[in-house]
This record gives sequence, structure tokens and C-alpha cells, in this order.
Amino acid sequence: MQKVFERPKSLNDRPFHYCPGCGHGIVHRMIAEALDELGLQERTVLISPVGCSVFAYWYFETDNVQAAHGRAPAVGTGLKRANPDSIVISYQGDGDLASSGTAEIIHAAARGENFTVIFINNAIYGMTGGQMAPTTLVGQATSTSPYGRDPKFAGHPIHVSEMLASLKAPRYIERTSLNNVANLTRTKRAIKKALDLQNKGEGFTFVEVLAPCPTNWGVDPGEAIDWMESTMMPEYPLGVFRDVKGAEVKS
Ligand SMILES: Cc1ncc(C[n+]2csc(CCOP(=O)(O)OP(=O)(O)O)c2C)c(N)n1
Ligand code: SF4
Repeated sequence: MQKVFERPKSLNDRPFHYCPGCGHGIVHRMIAEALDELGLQERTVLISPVGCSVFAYWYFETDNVQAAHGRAPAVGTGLKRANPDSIVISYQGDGDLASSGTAEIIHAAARGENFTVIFINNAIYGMTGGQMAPTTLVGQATSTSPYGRDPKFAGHPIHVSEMLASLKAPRYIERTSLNNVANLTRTKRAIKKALDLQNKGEGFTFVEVLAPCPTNWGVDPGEAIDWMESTMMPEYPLGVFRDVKGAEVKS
């Protein structure tokens, strides 16, 4: 029988624990495919965050480290500097990266650390029950903003890609989305490009992926995609925010 579909080598056979319609499993697969295609599996260290993807290490057939909430870019800095031949991936949600870990991500980017950050922006804290995140949209109802995020009280959403793109050191920053097939293809391409640039020693690479969290948005997976397109994507425009050859590199 002809085999037409299989798991990438960089993932094991364990079924994902994620909710139906969640973005995490899709992005895990893209990272694994990119590692396989680039031949990087044996040299890769994946850093799991705290959040729904805390168990990423349970799925990836790579070396793995699990970092405290928000601290993955600091851990990644140590891993990469101690072993410059490794491929380091910091995989982080928006509560982890844009709230607890604001300092770590800004300073790692400012230093031009030669590793890759995959940032899953689902506009909410998933694991802990749907609290407001720094990325939550104005008017979006969450368990800590049941009447919708009020900017007078809670400020405005943080646009992490744009903020990091204002720094001098980052090599490559792109925002993509999981809303349709074309954007899934772009997401995979961006992840692969980021890993390839890291492998060539070109510096800090960052891919922000807009992803659904149907469970905490209180909708079914199809409605979650509709909401991404009608509400989330206008707030977070897709595109390449930085692609600068010759960026400063620490290794
Ligand atoms: C220092 C610290 N603060 C808070 C928490 C509680 N906590 C665990 S997961 C989480 C939010 C995770 O949300 P996000 O990073 O957006 O990831 P998601 O679950 O949506 O994938 C929080 C606040 C913690 N574990 N450690
Ligand atoms: S709560 Fe949201 S982010 Fe967490 S696994 Fe479910 S859909 Fe994914």
C-alpha cells in the first residue's frame, strides 16, 4: 500500500492533547516538518513554555528543555551561547511571551541572539482558563474582562512583532496566521526560513502565528476562524516586519 501521509521524524507518535481546532498541534507539525526538511533534528533543542503547550517536550523528538513562565528567551540565550552549533527554538504563547516574559523577549531580540522564537498569539491565556492577555483585543470578553477589554482600564493590545522590529539587531520577523490554506503555507515557509537563517548563523528570528483558541473564545472551531478573519487579523496585520541581512549576531 502506498503511504501518502506520515508523522515527521521530529515528532513522535503520541496523540496531541490539544482541544479540537487549537493552533498548537498545527504549528508543532510545521516545526517538525521544517526540521526534517532542513536536516536539523539531531542538533535541535526545543524550549517549551508554561501554557497549554507546556508538554511540547512530550511530542518532539529533539532535545527539550522546559522553562519557567516567560523565561524561555533567557534559557535559549544560555543554551545557544554554550553550544553555538545547536538549533534552539523558543516556543511561547502570548501570556508567556508578552506578559510574564516581556523583559526576556525584548532583551534577547535587542542582543540579536542567534535563535528562533515561535510566538503563538491566540489573544488569551489558554491554559489557566481564558484570562485577558496583553494581546487580547479591545472589547474582547475574557474571564477577567467579562464585559470586554476596556482600554481605559486595561490598555491596548501589544503588537509584539512591530515592537521587536523597531530594534536594530533582529534578523527576521514575520507575522502569519492559521486561518486558511494559503496562510498555513506561509506560516510553514516562515518557520522554515527562520530556522534556516538560524542555522546559517544570521541572528535572531521571530515568527508570530495568529492561532485559534476555540475553547476559551467560547466558539466552535469554524466560528473561531471566522472571528480571526473578522476581528483579530485587522488588529494584527500579517507580513514581514523585518528582514535585514547583516544584522548583528551574538553566538
Ligand atoms: C510566573 C508564573 N506566573 C503565572 C503562571 C500561571 N500561568 C500558567 S499558564 C499561564 C498563561 C498561559 O497562556 P499563554 O502563554 O497565552 O499560552 P496558551 O495556554 O494560550 O497556549 C499562566 C498565567 C505561572 N505558571 N507562572
Ligand atoms: S485551551 Fe485553547 S490554546 Fe489551550 S489547548 Fe485548548 S484551544 Fe489550544
